[in-house]
Amino acid sequence: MGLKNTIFLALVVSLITKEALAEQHVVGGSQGWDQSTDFNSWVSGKTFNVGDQLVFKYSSGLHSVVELGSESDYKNCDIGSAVNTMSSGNDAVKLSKPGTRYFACGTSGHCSQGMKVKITTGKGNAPSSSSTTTSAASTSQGFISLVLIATALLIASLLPQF
Ligand SMILES: [Cu+2]
Repeated sequence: MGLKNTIFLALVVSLITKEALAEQHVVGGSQGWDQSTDFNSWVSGKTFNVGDQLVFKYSSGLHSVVELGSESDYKNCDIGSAVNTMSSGNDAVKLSKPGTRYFACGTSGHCSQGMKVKITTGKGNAPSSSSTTTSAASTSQGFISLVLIATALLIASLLPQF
């Protein structure tokens, strides 16, 4: 009973912690999704992990968000070959797997003026590489120890059955 409770608690804590580590990135920061924003400097120094979310904030009607399928479409601002188009003005995109994704504005001329951004998502479970605060880092360390303890307890409880 005590063992089961411990494992259950550890699992719950690990789920909560994993959720807390997922970040929401407002694209372009306080300037948002706009022609005047320097997206290259916004992206540099940022870490995107699996589970994180991008949020594009802009005036609906002025801009839109077009996801492009390839590096060459991105370079050439080939909006016509869009994979996905959003235009609500508050569009969320979940980074569900590692890899590079390309976004541009669908308004004529905006992409070539630099209104585009390339997001490279890394593996989610690497807290040391994310730009979290010190308190978050120590939480992650506690989280890792809990997972190790839970795993050890789980293995110990399963062994007699084999
Ligand atoms: Cu635009």
